[in-house]
Parts: sequence; C-alpha cells; structure tokens
Amino acid sequence: MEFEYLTHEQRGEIAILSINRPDKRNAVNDGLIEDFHQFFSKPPSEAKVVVVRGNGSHFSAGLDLAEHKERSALEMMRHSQFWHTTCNLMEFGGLPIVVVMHGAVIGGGMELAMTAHVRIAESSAFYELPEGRRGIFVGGGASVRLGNIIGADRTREMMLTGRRYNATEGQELGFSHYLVGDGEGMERALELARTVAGNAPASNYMMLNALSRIENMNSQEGFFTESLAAALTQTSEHAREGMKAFLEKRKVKFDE
Ligand code: 1HE
Repeated sequence: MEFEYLTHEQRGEIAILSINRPDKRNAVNDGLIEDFHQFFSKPPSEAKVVVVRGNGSHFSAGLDLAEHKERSALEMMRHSQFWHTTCNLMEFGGLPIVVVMHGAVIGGGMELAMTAHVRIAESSAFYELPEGRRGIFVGGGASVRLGNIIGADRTREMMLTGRRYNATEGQELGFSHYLVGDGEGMERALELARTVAGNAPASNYMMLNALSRIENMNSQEGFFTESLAAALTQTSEHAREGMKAFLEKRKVKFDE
C-alpha cells in the first residue's frame, strides 16, 4: 500500500510500516495518523502481524507542534478523538503489532508505540512526556494506555517533571519487553513477528481483544468473559489442528 508519511513493505505474512518523516524526527502530523488509520482499517489480507518502526535517528518526536498551534477547542477534541479511534484500531483491530523503538519516543510517539503488543527498544531509546512544557496535555490515549502500564502515579510524575527515562529504565518500567543493542531491533522484531504469525489467528485475536477488556472488568465478569473466549477458540478448527499437530509430532498448519 502507498502512503504519504508511512512506507509499507510486505514480507510474506509480515507487514513492515516505517514512519517516514526523518527530517522532522518523525513528528506525528494529521496525515501520518490518517495513514495509520487507513492501513489498520483495511490491512492487506496476507498480513498476520505488523512491525512498526521509524526511519532516521528517532522513532518519533511526538505531536507535530508546527501543525498543532492553531487549533480551537472543538478542533482539538476531534483531533484527540481521531487519535483514539486510530490507536484503538491498532490495539484492538486483531492484527498483532511489534514495535521497534529507538532514539526519541516522545509524547504522541510514545502513545503510538504503546498500542503495540510486543515492544522492542534499542539502547538509544529514550522516553519523555514533555506536554507540560509545551502548555498542552496528552491526547492520544496515554492517560489510559500508559496508565495501564505504569499507573496514574508514575504517569503523572513523568508529566509533571518532564523527566527522561532511558532505555534501561524503560525496560524496567515495562515500556519495552525486549532491550537490544542499537541496530538490532529489526532482526529481533522479525524473529518475534514470525513466532506471533505462527499462532492460530483466532487465538491471537482473543489475546488482543479479551485481555485488556478483562483487566477492566470485575473478577466475576472477567472469569466469565475468559470462559467465553476459551469456548470460542477451543472449539475452532484451528484448535483441532493445533492439538492434532502436537500429538502427531508434525508442524502445525492453520488455514484461514
Ligand atoms: C518537530 C518536532 C515536533 C522535531 N513537531 N517539528 N514533542 C516534543 O516536544 C519534542 C520536540 N522535539 C525534540 O525535543 C527534538 O526535536 C528531538 C529530541 C526529538 C530531536 O532533536 P534533534 O536535535 O535531533 O532535532 P531538532 O533539530 O530538534 O529537530 C529537527 C527538525 O525536526 C526541526 O525542524 P527544522 O525545519 O528546523 O529542521 C524541528 O523543528 C523538527 N521537529 N520535533 C514539529 N514535535 C496526541 S497529543 C501528544 C502530545 C505530544 O506529543 S507533546 C510532545 C511534542
């Protein structure tokens, strides 16, 4: 697929999306969010997993401040809600995302990165929420999505002080699941993407859709929803094939 601010490369079952505004440090303008929205609204049918990365020396410098400065309250409301629609599509659309973070992972860049289900940081990665210094507030979902990872307390402190967490600290906090050397992120991402793509599609779909929702339920509703998810996946053709392949000691083959 062709986009203005994203490049898309399809390697078999893996779609690679690269944010492509390196001269602006991959700052997120409206066009870039629209590109993400377009891709995740109708991803190529062969894609079973997506790798998201940034071209140039940074993952993303966050919201495009040049574009942002002239908005009314209503325009800002719509803008923030479009980010939410897009980020929700990414988190819950059913296509697992592996992100490779390097250099700046700032503000809205961090909000985009946290929609990914498997997060890899290269050692150059650093994280900041400098909204306070710019006179703005997070609007791409950090209150919820980052809050779910590090809690409201740490999110608030991070925003109040505008502190910079480095890659090692980010790994300890859960911003990344894997920490690798500079330039090693893509190799690890492709390896993990192949593993994820090898799962049954219905199992991946449930992992993406059921777990975050169950986290926000009380335990009785959570247990019931888990049973529903189990009943749907465990009675599928893929479950029969997955268990049969194990018992027959052969490679599993999931047909769509
Ligand atoms: C930008 C942006 C941007 C760079 N919007 N143009 N985000 C921020 O507050 C982060 C602002 N950026 C930075 O702190 C630095 O640029 C970096 C640490 C990321 C990189 O530094 P450096 O020295 O490599 O690059 P630079 O010289 O600062 O920037 C290079 C160019 O990118 C320059 O443009 P040029 O035309 O003068 O070459 C910069 O203006 C441009 N650029 N960052 C627009 N962010 C959904 S709400 C989310 C709210 C937020 O995300 S708030 C956080 C905003």
